[in-house]
Amino acid sequence: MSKKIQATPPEKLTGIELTEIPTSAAGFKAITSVFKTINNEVGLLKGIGLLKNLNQKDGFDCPGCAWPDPDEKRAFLAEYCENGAKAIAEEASKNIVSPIFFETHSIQELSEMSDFELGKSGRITHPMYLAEGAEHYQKIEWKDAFELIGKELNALNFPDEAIFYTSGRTSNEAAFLYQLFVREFGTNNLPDCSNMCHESSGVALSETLGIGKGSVTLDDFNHADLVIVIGQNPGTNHPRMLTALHETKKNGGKIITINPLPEVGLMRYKDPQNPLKWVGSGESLTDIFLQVKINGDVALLKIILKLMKEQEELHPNSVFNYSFIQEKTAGFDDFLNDLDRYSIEELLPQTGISYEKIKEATQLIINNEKIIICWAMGLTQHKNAVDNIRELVNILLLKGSIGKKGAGTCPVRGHSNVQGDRTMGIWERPKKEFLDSLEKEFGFKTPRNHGYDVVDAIEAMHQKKASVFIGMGGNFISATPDTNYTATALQNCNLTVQISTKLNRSHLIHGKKALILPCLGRSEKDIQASGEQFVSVENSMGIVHQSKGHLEPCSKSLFSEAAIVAGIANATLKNSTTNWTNIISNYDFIRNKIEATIPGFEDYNKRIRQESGFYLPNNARENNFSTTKTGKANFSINKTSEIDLKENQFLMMTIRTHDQYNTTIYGLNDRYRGILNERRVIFMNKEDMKNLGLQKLDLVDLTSHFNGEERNAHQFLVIPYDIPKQCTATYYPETNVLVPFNSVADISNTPTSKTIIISIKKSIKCL
Ligand SMILES: Nc1nc2c(c(=O)[nH]1)N[C@H]1C(S)=C(S)[C@@H](COP(=O)(O)OP(=O)(O)OC[C@H]3O[C@@H](n4cnc5c(=O)[nH]c(N)nc54)[C@H](O)[C@@H]3O)O[C@H]1N2
Ligand SMILES: Nc1nc2c(c(=O)[nH]1)N[C@H]1C(S)=C(S)[C@@H](COP(=O)(O)OP(=O)(O)OC[C@H]3O[C@@H](n4cnc5c(=O)[nH]c(N)nc54)[C@H](O)[C@@H]3O)O[C@H]1N2
Ligand SMILES: [Mo]
Repeated sequence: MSKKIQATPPEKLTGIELTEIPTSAAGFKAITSVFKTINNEVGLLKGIGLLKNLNQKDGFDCPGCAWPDPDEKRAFLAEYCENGAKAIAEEASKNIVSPIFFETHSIQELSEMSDFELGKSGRITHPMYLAEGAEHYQKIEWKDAFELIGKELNALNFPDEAIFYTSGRTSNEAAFLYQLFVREFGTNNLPDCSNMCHESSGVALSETLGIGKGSVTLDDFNHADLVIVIGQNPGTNHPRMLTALHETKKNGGKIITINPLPEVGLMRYKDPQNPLKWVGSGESLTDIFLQVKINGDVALLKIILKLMKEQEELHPNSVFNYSFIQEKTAGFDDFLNDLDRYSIEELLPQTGISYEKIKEATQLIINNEKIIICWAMGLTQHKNAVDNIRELVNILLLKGSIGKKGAGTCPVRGHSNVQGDRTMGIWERPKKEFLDSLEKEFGFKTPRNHGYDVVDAIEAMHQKKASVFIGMGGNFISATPDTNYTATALQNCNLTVQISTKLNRSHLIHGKKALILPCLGRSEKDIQASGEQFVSVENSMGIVHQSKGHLEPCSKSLFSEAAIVAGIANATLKNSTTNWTNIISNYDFIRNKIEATIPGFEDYNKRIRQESGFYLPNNARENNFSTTKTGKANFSINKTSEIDLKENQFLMMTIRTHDQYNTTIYGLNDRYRGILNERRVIFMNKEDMKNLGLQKLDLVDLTSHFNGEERNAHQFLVIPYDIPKQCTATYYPETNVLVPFNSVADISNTPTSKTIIISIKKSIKCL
């Protein structure tokens, strides 16, 4: 009997080293880190060529994050950041995972590798097939792979028995084709990484402002009086955003940061592209830091709102923007009345912050007119995540701080084209108008019932209601919650297919049969029948622009994502209304179809050839809220956290290190938090450690508690850290095994990856 394949990363320690926490982010260290990574992974010459093209107007879009590029000036040495450079180095890796690699390593052996080791194995070069009961993947021809998929899909009783996942790197062109194929096949089962990411933002913003996207542009940061950064760590995850924050400061604006951790990147900053600024201690960014307890945000925001109301009552017309409120909003009176149900005394302990500090921050909000609020996963992955975001909107509405220069909402997106994929129809709950438009243009009947999102897809596979899984990018097993439960779900499938660039754990946790279909990366040339192609993407601020790779592909056997979709469609759909071979021969043909079905893409093929691309329409930016149910911007009534911790229980948030891209582990360091060469750590408050009798670097096991169920993860080193009491932090994906699949946010169904109730015990195993 073979050993059980491990779905979770191995519980092995790698040899921790602790260092001083740096006092500022970016600067020289970031530059040296770029060149070190590029040199190790790609080779210096090819690497510098790559950096030159990154985020330039005729180059390729950085796969690192969705932060926009400046419309006009683009910096010398390219618009890149340390972590963007790591992302492309990872893709342009010298190492390859060839058929021989799979011959040498069985699935069992590969599953014993860490995620870091798996990723570092390199780029996958050929389509690979794992036959039922086999222990090794073997090479398969593209044609045979497509036929196998077609056969399995057509053997299902209902199209809804197949699941089509998407990660957020897929280009507009490939995403449009993918959803088109899936809907012609007959299902809306299009879960995506967004379900685990900014779904809560999309839900809250659509309801309150009539658009699920943010309203600000990059230029707004030059004009803002105040930027609030809440639940986000841009120093690591969106480093180019620090430049925008720096601009706000230079123009006299202020910054409030709300986070359980004093993240270095938000505190002080050295411009990595200005060597004169590399010496010294850098420039300060945050003016007021509110060190909130995990999930204490609604309580904190309610205190701020109550203080605003109090000031307004004392000095009428000094705080609220009544003309905006009267003309543009609905629900103001109910919202104000609801605030009276809470007392500051009752709210304060939930925040962990002093009343004085909150008053100081409120005064900044009161005194300023143009406010931008930025947020990310620190707000979206809680039970009351939608409430978190709606409460932010309440602040902006009171101040009339939306739909004008220097003000508005800024949900900072993760994957570089996650927003574009949604625009292209990658969504399990498509709008009627979208489906009507597809039907009109393509002449097939679209499925009308909603499909599975990520959590529903896991359950459906677990209950054997779905048996084919296709992943367009991403790493489903490691990105999703409840690793062991999800592993069983995937293993229940007849066929799992992963369209990937690099090896990851989702290739090892598979259905009865499995396929790996290797695709071109962003930085590589894409040649189709009519010649070289480019693709397009949409960034976090709704700008659609080109992306064109210049490198020779790492293998001649790679297909583009669009060509893979066409191959699957040709092998699956009989009498399709689309000529799939023709449509991928020239991506202009795909863009023509996008233009014909999706609003905002008029003259797509012409405008995408403009240097900086084009902005999509955005009603909130234009101060028009007619797209909400009331036809106005809606105030909302929101819940504070309902979590009740028992004695010796803690809240755990799962966060990213400075050396990872989601489940891709670039390295084992978290430089900005003083951790080198280890990922199995738990950050704890010193007093909590004392109460549990724990010392620095003690080895502990973690148990999560949910609805009477327990889940376990072993071998974590305790790190005393500046974090509020009863709050802890660990790295994702190592602790995903502790996140219950059915612990989700209300309405958005996003896993609550930032609020896991855990207990901590000294490990019985020794170091
Ligand atoms: N280099 C790099 N870049 C990335 C990624 C990556 O992995 N690596 N991932 C990309 C993706 S897909 C995404 S979605 C983004 C993620 O970007 P972030 O959201 O910045 O990523 P996280 O590490 O999850 O950090 C969450 C932050 O929220 C704080 N936080 C946690 N809980 C709470 C809370 O209850 N309240 C408040 N106020 N704060 C809280 C944490 O302390 C942390 O600073 O980054 C994108 N960019
Ligand atoms: N506990 C916990 N869980 C989380 C989160 C958290 O904060 N805590 N964050 C959630 C969030 S915000 C997100 S977005 C998800 C991320 O979930 P995913 O998007 O599913 O995961 P990634 O790690 O980004 O996917 C990496 C894989 O994508 C493939 N890949 C890379 N580039 C390309 C490409 O160009 N094309 C194709 N086809 N494949 C490519 C590579 O094979 C690589 O191994 O994870 C979520 N899970
Ligand atoms: Mo994300």
